[in-house]
Amino acid sequence: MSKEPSTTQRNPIPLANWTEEKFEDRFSFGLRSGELLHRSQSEYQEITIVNTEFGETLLLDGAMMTASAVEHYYHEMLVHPALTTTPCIKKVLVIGGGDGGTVREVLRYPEVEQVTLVELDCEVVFACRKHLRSMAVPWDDDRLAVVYADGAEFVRNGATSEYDVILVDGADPVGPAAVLFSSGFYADCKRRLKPFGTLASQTESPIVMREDFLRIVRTMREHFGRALPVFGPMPIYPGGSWSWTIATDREQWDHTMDFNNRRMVLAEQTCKYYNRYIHRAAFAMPNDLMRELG
Ligand code: SPD
Repeated sequence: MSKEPSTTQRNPIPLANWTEEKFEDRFSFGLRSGELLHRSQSEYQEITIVNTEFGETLLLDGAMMTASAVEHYYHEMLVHPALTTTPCIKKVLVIGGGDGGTVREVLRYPEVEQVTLVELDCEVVFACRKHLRSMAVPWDDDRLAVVYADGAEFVRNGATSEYDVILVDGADPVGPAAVLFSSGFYADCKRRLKPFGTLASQTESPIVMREDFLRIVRTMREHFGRALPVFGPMPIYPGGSWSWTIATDREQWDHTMDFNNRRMVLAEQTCKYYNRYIHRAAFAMPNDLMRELG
């Protein structure tokens, strides 16, 4: 009987064809990759878009931001737990998120009348519009306005009680994005939100960025009656397990059960990941984090 060749010896992959993120000199994560679609240096950062195992993949200064085959895990969990539970969702502000995945999810709801996307770097939007086509972002939707500005300044300077929902889709809390996780920024968001409004932000990995995650949730709680993390997978981010946190002053809100059923049905018809079961389960907190956060 002939012996099968060892599977590990088949098609060895040359290392040159890997796209790798080195995270804080502590971890690295790599994806087999193919064609380089875009590389430029903008005023703010190096922008790279490359084809990988997870489809078109965007990196900013070497950090993986989005990849077309898995971006739905992240964008659906940033948007839908907030939008299915906020009483009114007519006016939505998105800070960051120049790849467009977050606004795509927001625009699924016909009740949303106006979405303002505030992105610092216009070159990120231009590159993503050109190369991340499979993300199918409805950039030409009449309800969407794209503003190229500093998100923290935009929130600091506008009118009080203007937005129903603010979604913060920033990079990691280092360098220029650190301000988007600061106490002052959350105070400004609270002022810009209507009284029953919701702030939702990406809040890093509860495993490999545990201290940042805890600090961010505690900082949100300085300004909002409730700041509740939800958890889910995100295969291209450090640790593979991610968190988003929803903050509101609606004290009586049963966050696991009290969602708008009509919106939930719409989300279930269009999302790949999010549904009512994921919604309920995502609020479940592991014991070690519950001991820290209550
Ligand atoms: N570690 C990377 C965290 C990045 C979070 N935002 C990504 C933007 C996707 N729209």
